[in-house]
Amino acid sequence: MKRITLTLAALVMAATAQAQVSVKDAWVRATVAQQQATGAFMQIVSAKDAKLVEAKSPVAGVVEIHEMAMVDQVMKMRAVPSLDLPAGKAVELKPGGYHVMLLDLKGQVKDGDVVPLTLVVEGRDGKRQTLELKVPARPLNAAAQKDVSQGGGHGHGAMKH
Ligand SMILES: [Cu+2]
Repeated sequence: MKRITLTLAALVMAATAQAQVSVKDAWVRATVAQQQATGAFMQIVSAKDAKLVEAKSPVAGVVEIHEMAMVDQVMKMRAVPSLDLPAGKAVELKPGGYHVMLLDLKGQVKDGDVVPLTLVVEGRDGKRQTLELKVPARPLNAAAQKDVSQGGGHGHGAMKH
């Protein structure tokens, strides 16, 4: 799926000692009032083998790394302890796939808001690198909406934790 990123694209380069990790096209799905949870999506490339081990955001009480999988023909999501970032390979977090799950939202995330998001990436040597992102919020686009509706009972907003 090709996406036009326009000005909403967030390009963040982090180049510290160990793993060199870059994040692009990051966005958070805007929410409606009272919605408890949403997802953050992006493309992550690590120069060296590494894994995403933690995410944090001041807008959410709990942040988890989630994957989506078909279980009995129903798309379900579940928390995973980490997400592998193979060296030089772009790992895409997108609706219907891996995502950073923002739970226990402290307020509505409106279209155009900028959401601070911290990612913690661990290299093979166990050294950790922290990336501080500023991620724009926008509504789910039409193409992604289709992915979610295929999920039947799945919905971020309905998820309890
Ligand atoms: Cu999720």
